[in-house]
This record gives sequence, structure tokens and C-alpha cells, in this order.
Amino acid sequence: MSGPRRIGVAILGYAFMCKAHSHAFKSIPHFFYPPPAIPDLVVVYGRTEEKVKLAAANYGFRKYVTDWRKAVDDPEVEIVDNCLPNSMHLEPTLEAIEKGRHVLCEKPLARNSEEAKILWDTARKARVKTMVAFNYRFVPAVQLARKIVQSGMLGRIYHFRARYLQDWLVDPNAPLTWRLKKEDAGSGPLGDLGSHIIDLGRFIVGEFKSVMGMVKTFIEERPLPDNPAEKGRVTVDDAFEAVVELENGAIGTLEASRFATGRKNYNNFEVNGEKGSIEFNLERLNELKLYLREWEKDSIGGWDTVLVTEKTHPYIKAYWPPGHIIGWEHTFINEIWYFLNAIVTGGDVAPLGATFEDGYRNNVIMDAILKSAETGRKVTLSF
Ligand code: SOE
Repeated sequence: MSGPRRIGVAILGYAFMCKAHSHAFKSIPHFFYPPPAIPDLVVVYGRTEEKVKLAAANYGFRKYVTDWRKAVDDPEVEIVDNCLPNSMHLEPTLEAIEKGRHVLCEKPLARNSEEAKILWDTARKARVKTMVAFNYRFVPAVQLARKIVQSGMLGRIYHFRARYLQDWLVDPNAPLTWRLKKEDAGSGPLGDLGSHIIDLGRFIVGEFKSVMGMVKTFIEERPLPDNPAEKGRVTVDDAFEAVVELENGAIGTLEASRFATGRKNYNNFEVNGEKGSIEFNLERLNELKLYLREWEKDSIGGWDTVLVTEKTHPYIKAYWPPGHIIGWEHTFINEIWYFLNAIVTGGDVAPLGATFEDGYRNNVIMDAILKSAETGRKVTLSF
């Protein structure tokens, strides 16, 4: 009897996310055995030949191209994984869907809600599977948080409070890379990091209803990567803050910054309900903190820290025995296994995977935060 079939993969982009995604594709047969299909890293695209050639050798792609259309058109390719800067999410993704490729697109789906709407409208009419790579949905502790909230264990939810803090731009000499330019990124930490915590709020608690936002650019000019003697303008936010209301009546705060000195990848959320609370910190991603008011009666009180490594939790049994913790890279293996499974079984990407509608709604919420920051007024969301 023949085993799982091979499935051809093209990754667009050869940098950080290509490293994470290609590692994930290659790891699936090792951990999720038998795999839904055996990923075959057919081709990687990058603009600069010497860099994409190196990535192909480093990550194990059979081919490399400097024209993304050649990757999308390659007859061996069935999945296009778009890991390019946000300005390059729209066109290659549309082309890939039109060519009948399944598409995984890195977050945020697009630079703005106009682009995201085109992608969603195209995806929902297509027969291929499409998903946005909101990888933190695939942390076992995050799925436990969602299960706890949606089971009613915390009762009525009063607050969702989230922050995603880094500090890699606190040095004014850090160069002007694509993430700092509106035409390439659409926004700064709002889109890069805020999109994650907005998605987690929607995934765990529910839809957002209104936002009031503020943005700030602390350092207006930075050295150009190729010519540090020259400076260029930063045209996105360096940080954002928002006060939000959700459709279930909860209120909360969102913030993201690349100037939170000492915070390296601090994606932290807390949910407060009438019966208790939960708290998650990505820098301790195997743990979920839980507080239940009923513990006060038994004079236990205090927060408990759940080590989310039992085989009863999602994905864990693919890896190690309880207590043998997993890492940031496993969130991509879990996510890409889930996407492969949806492709092979014909199952839905929702509810655990982020659909292109989730990506569109995410962009609408971020556009509303920028609009509110501009007008100084609360924005009620309409999708
Ligand atoms: C850079 O800020 C970055 O790599 C983001 O682009 C990712 O989405 C986040 O998970 C880690 O930080």
C-alpha cells in the first residue's frame, strides 16, 4: 500500500519567516506520522539571486527563482506560502489562487482592509484552501485559554487586555528596513504585532465592536540599510495604544511597541471574568496562569500555573512526554500541519485556522485604530 503522497511547496521570500515555515514543512513527517502528505520544498523565491540561492541550499529547496511568477507557475507546486513583505501579499496571492494553488499567507493578510477585502472576496469563491499564518493560535496553551473562556468557566467576560512588546528599534541607529515604511508594511508594530493580539482576542473572546487608538513615531529618520551615511523617513507607527470594546460587552486595552526596552517578544494577554481570570505570556508559552474565585472559598486563593504539556492538549502527543516543553518553532509546525490536513481531508480551515475573512476583519480593526488616532474619535467597527 502506497504511503502519503508528496505535495509540492513554493515559499515566496527567503528571510526569517521562510526559515520558520520551511523548518515546519520539513518537520511534519517526523512528528505528525503518518503525515497528511509529505511536503516537498520545490522552490523558493527571492529578489536577490545570491541570497535566495543560499536560502535554497540552507533550507533544502530543490530550486530557486528571482521571479515570483515562476514559483507560482511551477507545475510541481500545489501550495504557495507567501512569506513576503506585506506589500507583496496581494498580487502573488491572487495569482496563486487563480492558478489553483492552496495559499498560506503570513500575517497581516494585507497592508490595509481594501487589499484584504480583495483577497477575501477572491478566496471565498475559490476551490483552494487559504489560511492566514496567525501561528499563535497553534500554541497549546492558547487553545486551552480559548477552551476555558468558551466553556463558560470564567463566566461573563469583563476584560480582554493584550500587549505585544519588543525593543529592537530602541537604538536610533537601527536601519530603515521594510517594516518601517508604510508602502512596504502598511503600518508598524500595529500590523506586525498588533495583528497577532487582535487575532488572539477574536480567537479566544470574540469579535471587536469599537476602538479608540493612539499611535506614535518616536524616531522620525533612520540610516538607510545600504548607505548608513544617508537617512530615510520612518513612515509608520513605532508604537500604538488602543482602548477597545468587544461585542460581548467586555472592554480592554491593546498595545504594541518596538520601544519597550527589555521586552524581546512579550506577547501577553489576560482575560478577566466574573468567575476568574487567565493570563498567557509567549515568553513562557508552555504555561497558562489561571485564577478561579471558588478557590478563595477553600482559602487556596492565588493564581495557579498550568503546565500545558499533557497529551490531552492539542499537538503535544506529536512531540514529547508531559513536561518536555515545546518552543516557538513548534507553533509553525502545528499551524502548517493543520493547513496540510485541511488540504488533504478537504476540511475547513476555520475555526482553529485563521481564514481570509479573519484576516480581512483584522485589517479592518487595524485601519479603525489608525483612523481613530487621526481623528481623536472612537470608531465603531463595520465589516
Ligand atoms: C517581528 O516583529 C516578528 O518576527 C513578527 O513579524 C512576527 O509576526 C512575530 O511573531 C515575532 O516578531
